[in-house]
Parts: sequence; structure tokens; C-alpha cells
Amino acid sequence: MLGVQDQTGVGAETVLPRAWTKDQAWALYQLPFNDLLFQAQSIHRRHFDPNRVQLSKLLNIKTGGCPEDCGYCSQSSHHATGLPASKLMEADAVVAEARKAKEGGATRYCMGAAWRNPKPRDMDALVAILSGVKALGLETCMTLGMLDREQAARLSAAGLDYYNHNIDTSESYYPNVISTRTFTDRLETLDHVRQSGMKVCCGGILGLGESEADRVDMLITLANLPEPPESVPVNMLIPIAGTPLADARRVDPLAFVRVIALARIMMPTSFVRLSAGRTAMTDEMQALCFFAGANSIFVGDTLLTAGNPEAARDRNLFDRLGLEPL
Ligand code: SAM
Ligand code: DTB
Ligand code: SF4
Repeated sequence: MLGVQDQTGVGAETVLPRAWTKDQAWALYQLPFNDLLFQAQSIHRRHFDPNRVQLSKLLNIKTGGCPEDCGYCSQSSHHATGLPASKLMEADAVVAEARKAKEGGATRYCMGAAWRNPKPRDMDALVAILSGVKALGLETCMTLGMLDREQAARLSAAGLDYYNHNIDTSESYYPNVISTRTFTDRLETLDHVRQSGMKVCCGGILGLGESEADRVDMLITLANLPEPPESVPVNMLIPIAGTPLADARRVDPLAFVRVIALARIMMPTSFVRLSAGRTAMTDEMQALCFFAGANSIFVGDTLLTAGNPEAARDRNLFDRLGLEPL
């Protein structure tokens, strides 16, 4: 394995470690900004077309009333956010929305449900939703909370391509954010997803009050999974009134870009998704994130419950940067 000193010089011969240590990751994170971004962009170009960005569309198929207490979330029943709860949507309604997303240029369709975990009675309905969306030729992703081994196998057999389940932050900061499910519970679900043959979508949120070291630790956990996630969403907290994190300190945009760059270097073949929080990012910050290796975004003016840039703003940004949808 090469030392950090060796890793800072980029060349075709650069060998990345198989298991990242804190020292290695932290040394990269602390490089001068230009060196870090140059290295991230160089690695990005080895594995991806740097001018193509994947477009995904999200739909909340079951809103609010969630028994979990995630400190950032509008949908937790522990916080008075004023969000009305709804039941699981009918398959026809989900497929109609997915069709619109496809017509709008999305190639990947992600569906979320505000659950601790799907109940046995939900499984048939989820399979019906999946077969309808798959039939449109879209890549599919779901995020439904914890899954046991059988549920993961059933969704995989029904054609679900990706399962999203985030670790959200470092193992040591995690208890400050969520108390109703543990970091280990999360890793267990990720293992069930991996064993089922589905691809793993797993990342986190910046802006929960965590330190920069926590952010680096989170990436180490992700990169050191038996297989790194194929998709790594990096969210910037959207502060939600009524949640404990409504007044959390904003993330320094340049520190955010560093995390994107480090994710790209540590997980060179994964999609790094610039996820929640783009409405509050300047075009210049997003451009730096793309340069640092982000190559996937959510499009459409709503994420699950919160806002996202309008299509016209994203089109304008893509035009000015010469970016094309993947
Ligand atoms: N119940 C599912 C779960 O948590 O597994 C549902 C999807 S949950 C809303 C998906 C992810 O969205 C969370 O893990 C978190 O990383 C992100 N997220 C939720 N609320 C957010 C917010 N206010 N700002 C930024 N990211 C958020
Ligand atoms: C992820 O990491 N980010 C997306 C997706 N996975 C499901 C969700 C962002 C949610 C933002 C807050 C909201 O819309 O309520
Ligand atoms: Fe529930 Fe997911 Fe929100 Fe946590 S993030 S409260 S599990 S919907």
C-alpha cells in the first residue's frame, strides 16, 4: 500500500489503498484545495465522462408519521413539523408519476417511504409498484427504512436495482442525531441489501453539527464496507422548522466540496450524488462539486418533502457548464 505522500501525486500508476486508515483519508482531506481537486478530477476522468451527470427523480410514496426520531427529518412523528401523514400511494399513481419523470429526462427513479421498516402487508404493494416502474425501463431505487434478509431478497427478485439506506454521519456522532435505530442496525440492513444482489446506495448528511473529522470518518466507513456502495449520496442539511436541527450551523461550502472530492478519490467507481440542499447552493458551489467528482443529482422541484432547484435553473447551469445528462 502506498503512503499518503505517494497518493498525493497523481499518475496512471497511483494505487489507492484497499482499506483506508484515518491518517490516509485525513491527509488527503487536508491537502491544499487545488491539489485535492486536481487529484479528484484526475481519478474521476479515469472512470467517468466528466461532462455527464446522471439525473434521478425522487417520489415520496408514503409521507410522514415516521416512528424514527432522525433529528433532521420533516417526516418524524417526534417533531412538530406540521407535515400531514399519508398512506402508501397506489401503484397506478406512482407509475403515472414515474412516466412523467421519464419524459422529463430522468433515467433513474427513487421512491421513499417514511417507515422504520416495511410491514409484511406492504410487501405485495411494493412489488406491484416496482413492476410498474420497471416496465417503463427506468432504473429503480427505494428507501423504505430497515430491511430484513427476506425483504431484501423479495425486492431484489422483483427487480429493484438499488436500495438507499444512509449511515448519515460518523459512527461516533450518530447517537447525537438518531436514537431509535443504531449505526449497527444500519450496517445490518446494508449487509442484507448487498447479500440480496441489489446495488447499495449509501451516504450521509453534512450540517448536523458534526466535525470535519466526523465527515472523513463517515467516508472511511463507506469506502471500507466489504464492497463500497455503488452510489453515494452526499446531502447538505435542509433545515426544517420544528426539528432539533432547525438552527444548525451551515456547512462551509468549500468544506462541502472537499468531502465530495474525498468521496470521489476513496470510491473512484461509485456515483457520487450531490443530493439534498442544492437550492441553498450557489451555481459556483455546484460547479465545484461537479469538478470534484459529483456525477449525479436529483431533478424536479421537490425531493421527498423539501424543495429542489426548478428545472429551468438546472438546465441553465448545465448549459453554462457544458454538462449533459447521462
Ligand atoms: N425512512 C427512510 C430511511 O430513512 O431509511 C426514508 C428515506 S430518508 C428521508 C432518506 C435520507 O434523506 C436520510 O437518510 C437523510 O440522509 C436524507 N434526509 C432526510 N431529511 C433531510 C434533510 N432535511 N436534509 C438533508 N437530507 C435529509
Ligand atoms: C438521500 O440520501 N437523499 C434523498 C434520497 N436519499 C432519498 C432524500 C433527500 C431528502 C431531503 C429532505 C426532504 O425532501 O424531506
Ligand atoms: Fe423516518 Fe427516514 Fe425520516 Fe428517519 S429519515 S424520520 S427513518 S423518514
